[in-house]
Amino acid sequence: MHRKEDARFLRGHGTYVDDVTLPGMLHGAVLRSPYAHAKIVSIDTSAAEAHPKVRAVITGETLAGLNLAWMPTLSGDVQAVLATDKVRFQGQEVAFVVAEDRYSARDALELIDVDYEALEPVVDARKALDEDAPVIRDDLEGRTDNHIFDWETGDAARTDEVFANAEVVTTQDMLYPRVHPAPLETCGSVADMDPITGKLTIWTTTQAPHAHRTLYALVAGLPEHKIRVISPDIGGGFGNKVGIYPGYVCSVVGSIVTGKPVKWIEDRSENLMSTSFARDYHMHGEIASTKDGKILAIRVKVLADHGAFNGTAQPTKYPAGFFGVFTGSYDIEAAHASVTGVYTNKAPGGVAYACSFRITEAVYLVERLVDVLAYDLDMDPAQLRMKNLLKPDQFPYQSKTGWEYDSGDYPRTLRMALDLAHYDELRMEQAKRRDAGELMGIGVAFFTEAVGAGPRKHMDILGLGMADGAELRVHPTGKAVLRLSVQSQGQGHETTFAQIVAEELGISPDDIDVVHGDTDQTPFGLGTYGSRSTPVSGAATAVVARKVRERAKIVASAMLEVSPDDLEWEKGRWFVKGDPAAGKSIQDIAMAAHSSLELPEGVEGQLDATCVYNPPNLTYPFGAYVCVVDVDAETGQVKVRDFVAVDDCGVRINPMIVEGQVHGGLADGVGMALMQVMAFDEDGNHLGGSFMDYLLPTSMECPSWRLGETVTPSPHHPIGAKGVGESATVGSPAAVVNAVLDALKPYGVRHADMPLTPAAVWSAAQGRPFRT
Ligand code: MCN
Ligand code: CUM
Repeated sequence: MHRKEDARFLRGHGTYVDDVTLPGMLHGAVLRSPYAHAKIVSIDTSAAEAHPKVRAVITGETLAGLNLAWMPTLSGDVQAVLATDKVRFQGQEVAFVVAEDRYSARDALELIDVDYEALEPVVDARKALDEDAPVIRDDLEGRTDNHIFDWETGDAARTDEVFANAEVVTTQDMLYPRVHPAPLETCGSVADMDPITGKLTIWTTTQAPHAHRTLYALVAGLPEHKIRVISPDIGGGFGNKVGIYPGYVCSVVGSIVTGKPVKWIEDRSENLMSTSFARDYHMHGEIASTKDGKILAIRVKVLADHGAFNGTAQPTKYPAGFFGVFTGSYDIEAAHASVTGVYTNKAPGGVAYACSFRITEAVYLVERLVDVLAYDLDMDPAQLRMKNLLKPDQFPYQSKTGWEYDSGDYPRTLRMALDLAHYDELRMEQAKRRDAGELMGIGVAFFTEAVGAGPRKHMDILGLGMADGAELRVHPTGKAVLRLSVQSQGQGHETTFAQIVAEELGISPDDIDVVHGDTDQTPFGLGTYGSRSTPVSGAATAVVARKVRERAKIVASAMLEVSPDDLEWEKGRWFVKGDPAAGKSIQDIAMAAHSSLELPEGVEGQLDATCVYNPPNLTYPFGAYVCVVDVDAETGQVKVRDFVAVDDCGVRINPMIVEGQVHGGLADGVGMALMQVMAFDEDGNHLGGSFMDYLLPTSMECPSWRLGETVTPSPHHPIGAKGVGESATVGSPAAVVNAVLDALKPYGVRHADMPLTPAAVWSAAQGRPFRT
């Protein structure tokens, strides 16, 4: 089925935040810090205030008077809305100007005079814990260092024991660099505080409207029913739109102060410099095995750069997200990881970008380690994986770090990917090319994700349990409206969620409207990230549709004057067992449910139902990827020649949309592996503030993806579906990097960090003799 939303998106009729225009609306602009670390000595706003079109200039001092200078982050830290004491990263918000138009607001920024006293910045996370490192968070009481947290998982003693007795131990340091989700639409908001009703409406780029509303209520002290958060069409989120940014809060304050609606839309540089980055994990990995390649244990130490405020979005109990799944898809005896988080003078964030809560980092780590082990053992990396993959009869599988993988048939999926890629032929071709001095590489990666957070007894964000609501109303004529707590940023929810209801009730998807992204119109829930919409809200949708079906059964029994026990369901109608002609369609039943038909005692009319779904477990999608590259030895340029991706996300609701999700994620992977990085100079200046420097992949860098699929339903999900929105971003970087390093094998290069730009590839090969 084609996407219902395409009718408006492809014709340019979407409504994004920047399309919202209200009578009398004013425009805001943010003044940002040019320093990575500096004391604010004074701020003079008088010239800006004198600008004829300026209506208000807000500083940290203004906000402090309202008790709004600091706001809570999603990780229980606090973050400056507008700096009061010092600035802690380049691009940090210092002042907010509200003017009659966007140009005047921007012009007035230049009239604000800020006197800074530069401080030494902490740029390299590896130096953040040095004795003499400047303390970034001196706002926090009793703070004498830049340490945020230590977290560990697995069994350290048992892991050490396995390592001590292992025949082979291989270690590798690797960096998963800082990258940015960079959605096409930047972040923004339009805040409208109605001075008469006292109701605040905020149109904003958010993946989690209900969670945002609750946070605004807690921060601003406004009652929740006086806040309406509307997330209209979103032009890509990729995790960038999970958190609350200072600009959103400033637009609200701007509206309160001026009594007018205030729009704030960031530009590209602001988006890249100040909003949620992703990754930035310095990882030390060790893998133990037997001489013939049976993997025994994995041991990991991570240093996590969280920037100046700990704004990472993840369930409370998991400061390193779901990195705990770093044992990957393999049957091993023991595992242990420790993660240390530190502050640096960089923008906060830390989870965004199709990561499934740090599973991207975990998968990259284990898939690189397996390849490094294959290199050391001189084994074929695909065979090494095949030898160690979990077997179908091991599911449900209890991992060594406490996760329960719900279902899987890994060997079948890897075999399919290898067959589709013609793996054996590729290896023969590679041997021939090597003899001719050419660099060709074949990279394999296998991943398991844990998505659909999550069971309420284990998971919450800022104390809010991770369940989601769904509400289904069936109108008298048999058309329906489904109301959801999750929000689509391009994933096609209006189509796929209508399809779930259609499948359960036999109503055409065209007759089912999906409403989301408006807290006044939808039930509470924690929103869209970590590919949780299908695992959680998709389940809620199936359950609520089944409730409607059960209500319809009772109405049908009254209509047909038989006992409900004598009725049987076939898609779209209830009929009398043994008499298929005697039946009632769901549309007839809907009309009857609203009519004067006499219903059994205690049965209400209408068919509407609601549900709150608390998932019993996460879902564990998985996949096998094969990437083929050609590398130009003289320039270091990498060309991705072929890419085969076999994904298993359980039952597919809309195969076309699933493939689209996979295509997008594969492009992300090529981008991260070969070109994307947020770099900083030694003063903490951000070097990737535009798309001239921060490179996104285009169709030119991407091959024509070749996809395959296997279907292993989730046993605990009502329709057997697992999430897929981030699978390819999680699984593909390792495949690309493994391919490039496989190409460089004749030079004896074992590892090189992303992004593998031509310069990086060329340097890695320099000075090393080529050996076939
Ligand atoms: N789907 C399906 N069958 C399945 C699983 C999913 O048909 N077995 C469909 C779903 O119904 C949905 C889509 O595939 O329409 C993605 O579903 P799901 O895996 O549940 O992920 P979410 O809807 O929760 O989307 C979030 C996920 C995340 S966290 C990021 S980041 C990301 C991603 O989706 N951001 C995206 N994909 C994106 N795609 C677009 N176009 N834009 C983004 O910002
Ligand atoms: Cu981690 S990016 Mo998505 O989960 O919104």
